[in-house]
Amino acid sequence: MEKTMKQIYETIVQGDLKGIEALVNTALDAGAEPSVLLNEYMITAMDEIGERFEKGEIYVPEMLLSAHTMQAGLKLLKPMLVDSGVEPSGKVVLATVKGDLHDIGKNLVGMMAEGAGYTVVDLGVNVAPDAIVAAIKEEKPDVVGLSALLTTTMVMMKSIVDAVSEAGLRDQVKIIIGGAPVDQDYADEIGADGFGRDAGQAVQVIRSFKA
Ligand code: B1M
Repeated sequence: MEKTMKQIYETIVQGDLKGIEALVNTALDAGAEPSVLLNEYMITAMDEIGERFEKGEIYVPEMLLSAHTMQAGLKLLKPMLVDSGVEPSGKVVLATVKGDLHDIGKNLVGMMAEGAGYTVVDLGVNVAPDAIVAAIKEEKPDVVGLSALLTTTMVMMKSIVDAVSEAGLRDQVKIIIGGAPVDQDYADEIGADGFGRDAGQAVQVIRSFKA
């Protein structure tokens, strides 16, 4: 099974979309723990891709192929990450902020939140502050979750928090942020209610809002 999981890592790094499904199914059939496969092999493969990109060894098209391969693998893991059988415990609106197209981390947060019994409304990527405000009015969520992967787009999180305040809605929702360039200090600085280092922690923080 270790061999198959290493092959999954390599398949994502190589962006071999055709190969991923059979390998993930083989690993799951052999009893692989979905969270181990996800955290120790699939996400680390994306980190490797990021490092290669940074060194100039690969370019955006390769990065995109790896992302598609990762997403195809995640689709197969989703039922296992989501199937908790718990009753709906609240509503979460999720978005990747304006200017940013990275959505794999956000999608994971969505899957984990669904698994914890939340109804998830995913607004997608490149979402502007006024669209978040409109979604709060329409969906009346308990929590808004924002994701950003770029140092150039993390500032959009502050614009969103400010827009929600200006719309007079700030006391109606909790706002959690996440993504590689942000941390708890940044959440405090922009007036967000919480920060999640990874999808699992994000759900713990979302749960803690109720307490
Ligand atoms: Co981009 N990219 N990318 N990219 N990309 C990064 C982020 C980068 C770090 C790569 C690098 O240089 N090492 C770098 C950012 C540098 C910086 O700003 N500091 C970068 C760059 C520069 C760019 C472009 C500018 C490249 C260019 O065009 N020259 C461009 C920007 C496009 C745009 O957004 N406007 C770009 C484009 C792309 C692709 C489209 C090709 C593709 C994304 C496809 C997609 O998402 N559908 C892509 C990819 C794949 C990456 C890397 C390789 C992988 C990202 C990923 O999916 N990781 C990335 C390098 C890296 O991250 N190591 C990189 C796996 C995922 C599970 O992790 O999203 O971090 P992550 O989510 C984590 C946590 O952050 C957290 O939970 C998840 C784990 O459980 N989390 C949350 C995320 N959101 C959360 C929300 C929460 C809580 C936790 O609460 C709501």
